[in-house]
Amino acid sequence: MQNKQSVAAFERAQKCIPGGVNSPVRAFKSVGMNPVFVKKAKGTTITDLDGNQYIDCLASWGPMLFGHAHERILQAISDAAVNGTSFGAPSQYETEMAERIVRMVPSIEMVRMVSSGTEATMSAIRLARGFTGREAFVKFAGNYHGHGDSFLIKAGSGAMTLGIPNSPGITKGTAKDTLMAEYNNLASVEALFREKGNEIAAVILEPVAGNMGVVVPTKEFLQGLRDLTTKYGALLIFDEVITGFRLAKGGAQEYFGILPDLTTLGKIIGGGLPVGAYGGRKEIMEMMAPVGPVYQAGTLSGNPLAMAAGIAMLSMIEETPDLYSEMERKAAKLEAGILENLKKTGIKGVINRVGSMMTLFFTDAPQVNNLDEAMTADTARYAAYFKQSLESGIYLAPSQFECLFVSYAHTDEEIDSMIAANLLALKQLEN
Ligand code: HOZ
Repeated sequence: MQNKQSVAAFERAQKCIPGGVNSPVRAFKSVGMNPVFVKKAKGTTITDLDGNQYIDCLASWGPMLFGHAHERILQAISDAAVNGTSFGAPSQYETEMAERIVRMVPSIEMVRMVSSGTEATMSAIRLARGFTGREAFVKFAGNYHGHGDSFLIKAGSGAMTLGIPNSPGITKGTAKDTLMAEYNNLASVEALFREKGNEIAAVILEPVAGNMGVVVPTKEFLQGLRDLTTKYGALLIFDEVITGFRLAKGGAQEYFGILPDLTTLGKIIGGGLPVGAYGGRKEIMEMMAPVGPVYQAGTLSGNPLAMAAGIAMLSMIEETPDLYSEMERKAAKLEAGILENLKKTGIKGVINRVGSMMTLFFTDAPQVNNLDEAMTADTARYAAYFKQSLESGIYLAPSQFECLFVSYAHTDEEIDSMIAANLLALKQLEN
């Protein structure tokens, strides 16, 4: 694989951008490689500066359900752009987006648009505190809710990948209000409520964890959190930035049939443009200014280009009846192929999958249900696997603790190529 241009681009970037990247995992540090600089992406193909092509399994960390540069989304963006790129004043795009979200996501009666998932989770926690008059909240080890101060405690994603789950710069005062529990362990949450039940404003979680690799919740765990939060008058917040519109039209809450009080969204609702949102029951959402006293604002919130792209994306989702069944079929085929390859090569691994999101953990552990079990994965082995996959033209997440995303746009031939590349990479690990 020729990578001269990417190497030069990375050298140039490192002189003026910390680490050469605007989001840490992209630097490929944990896989010990030079990052690939993207020239363009179309459908499921990424082309780098050196002209190498890859089948994309990253999907821009989730949003590209229909592949890159989809005609409908491009058209929507260009149609909107001729009428102005930002108003800082209301437009009907925002209402149309909100109406669609309310129609599609079961627990959302009202929604507020922001510009990233991080903003959505920060605002949702502030709202939960304002609504309940309490300050603490419960977060799960290995879950990642963006880079808001109070979330960077035992955080997943890049923080975990780079071994800095507790970032310097977070004050003790902030950290003390974040109560940590173990994913899939209801008893760990019950203990916190027994001790501090009337101080807890909310429990926030990824209803399928994607930022410590995919970790699937048990239905009892989700139901237990619903019952516990209701009993103690705390809010249940589902961070559906990854799962929203990916697992089902109505996200993980529809998939599992458990409704949170508040939901945070991002990625897919922007059709690949920078967007986040938080929504929930009307009585809670009406605590937000200008109706209520909880403040949150943003010049680019509800930006017309982002709304237009997101509306096109949501229309496509509603107009594609076999979207979720096809993604499930293709992802199940990929999972079965990888399991078969593990058997053939004798390499030890656990695959966690829900719908179109999955992670192959290189671990001897029998299962991965929480952060401690995820941490048993051999990250050096993942790095070697990642490198070989890239050589074979498969672009995976550059970290063991992220997801592989199957999209509707992947063809069966591409799934076959992924399975073949997986076998080759596993064989290299044997040697
Ligand atoms: N936090 C993202 C992964 N879960 C990474 C975003 C990026 O690097 O673009």
